[in-house]
Formats: sequence, C-alpha cells, structure tokens
Amino acid sequence: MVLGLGTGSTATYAVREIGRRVSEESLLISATATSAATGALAVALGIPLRPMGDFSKLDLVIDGADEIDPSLRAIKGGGGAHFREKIAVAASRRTIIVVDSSKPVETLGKFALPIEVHPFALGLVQRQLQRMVATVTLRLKPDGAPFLTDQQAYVLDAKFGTISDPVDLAMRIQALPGVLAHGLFIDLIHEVVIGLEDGVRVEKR
Ligand code: DER
Repeated sequence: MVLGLGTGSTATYAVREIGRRVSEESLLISATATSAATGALAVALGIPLRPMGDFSKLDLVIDGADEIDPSLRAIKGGGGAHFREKIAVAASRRTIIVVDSSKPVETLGKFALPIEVHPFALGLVQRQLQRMVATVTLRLKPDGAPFLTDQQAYVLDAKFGTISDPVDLAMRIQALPGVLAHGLFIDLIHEVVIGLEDGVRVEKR
C-alpha cells in the first residue's frame, strides 16, 4: 500500500504503530508524510518515505482533526499542516481520521478555522476575512514571532462562530487571492475512529 501519514499528536500514534509493524512484521508499504515533523518521525522509525509529488494516488491516509461533525466534515490545521494534508487526502482512495472524544461536534465552528496565507497576501486576506468574520488572529510561535508553515507561509485563525454552511464558507475562503489552504475538509473523509474511555467508536460515511 501507499500510505499518507498525518500530522499531529493523535496521528503520531498511528505513525508509531505503522513504524512498529514495518520493523517487527516487515510490513511492505511506501509512505509519504504530510509535514516535515511527520517525515522526520517516519525516517526515525524506518518507514520507507517518498515525496508526495511522486504519487498520483494514495491508498490510505490516516490523520487527525480538530473538530469533526456527524457528516464527517472536519476542521483541521491546528498543527498548521493542512495544506499538505489536504493534498494527500484529495489524492487518497480512503481517509481515516483518528480523534479523541473531545473532537466530535454537532456543528463546526467552536475551533477557529486555520487559513494558510502567502506572506505577499497577508494584509489583503486579513482585511477580507475581517469583513466576513468577527475575529482573525495571526498565529504566533511561543517566542512571539509569526508561526511559519512548511511552505514558509502564515496561518490566520478565523473565528466564525457556528459554521452553518461549511461548503459555502469553504468556497468563499478558497477564492480569496493568496489563500494557500483552509482547514475545512468536506467530502474528503470516509471514516472516523473516536477514542473513548472504554474503547473506540467507528463512524463511516
Ligand atoms: O493540524 C492538523 O491538521 C492536525 O491533524 C490537527 O488537526 C489534529 O491534531 P491533534 O491530533 O494533535 O489534536
């Protein structure tokens, strides 16, 4: 199989288990990583990696999410990896999201929507989003400098409140010049595995 390896603390559990199976069970896979961080972990675990550009299709992506609704629409990007994650998910036959019990919501919007913006367009996109939403925040690193993605771009976290029409919002944001990716994942997720105190719940679309 060709696997897309997701990014974030929850996807890391899956990456580590895949690494264990490669080394202990000689699992025969090739993989691509959705972030530099996941790539470094995969290399350390001995998972055979190739660049995403080498693949036109993936068999499976396993990734996390910040919020996911009953229709398996999600907000992602809490870790700033959504640009590459969305490419891998769009290329994949199946995408399984792994989350803990804090992530399922009835309606998206509690979590601010991450929007990756090319630096050349930062001011323009900030102004256009402010005309659409209540608050837009430039994501900063702990030292106060702007957070930079693997594409050396910025992330604006936009609070919309309850997102009643994710499809329309996704189209409007993606159309803004300079937006590289937003964190709405719609009609891209096939299954979610929800970790519970006493086991897991699996929901499929
Ligand atoms: O940044 C991302 O898209 C991550 O997948 C994020 O949405 C989930 O990260 P977590 O598993 O650490 O909460």
